Amino acid sequence: MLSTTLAKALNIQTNLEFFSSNLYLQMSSWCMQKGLEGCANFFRQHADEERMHMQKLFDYINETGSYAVLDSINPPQNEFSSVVEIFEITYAHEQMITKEINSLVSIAFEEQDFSTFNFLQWYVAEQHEEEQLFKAVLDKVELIGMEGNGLFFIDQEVAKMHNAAQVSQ
Ligand code: OFO
Repeated sequence: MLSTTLAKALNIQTNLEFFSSNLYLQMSSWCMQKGLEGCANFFRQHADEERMHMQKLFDYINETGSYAVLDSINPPQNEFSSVVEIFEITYAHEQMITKEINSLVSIAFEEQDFSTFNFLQWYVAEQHEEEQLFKAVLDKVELIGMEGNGLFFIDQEVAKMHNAAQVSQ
């Protein structure tokens, strides 16, 4: 059974994963509106991944005999000035999630709850991958820039990254 502190913290993280999923789904919608199909698919896939992160936490909480409790989810931002801004937001968002995961890990460690500590290692590794991926996309997007056909090439590059991620799954 989880401590009350840890159960509460894991429930908050579950909610945050829901929020991440909705944020990426919203971004996918924005990209679709702008005719950026590659970016739209990329975010759609990430929305699904975040939902899987949420589900994993939800199941873990219940498996320990604690109670997974859903809460209201803040609406995600839905207006963006450009695709560059979108990728800046995603990178900053993932960095914030990493901090939250790290703080969960340190609570589990302090409480000597090594089962939860072990469970959270999956998220630690996942955050490393996600930060790396979003940083790589952001670097590419900034490098290509918005001049001329920039938007077209950005969309193509992101589509390639999306396809590569699909293959490696
Ligand atoms: Fe994008 O990360 Fe979930 O945990």
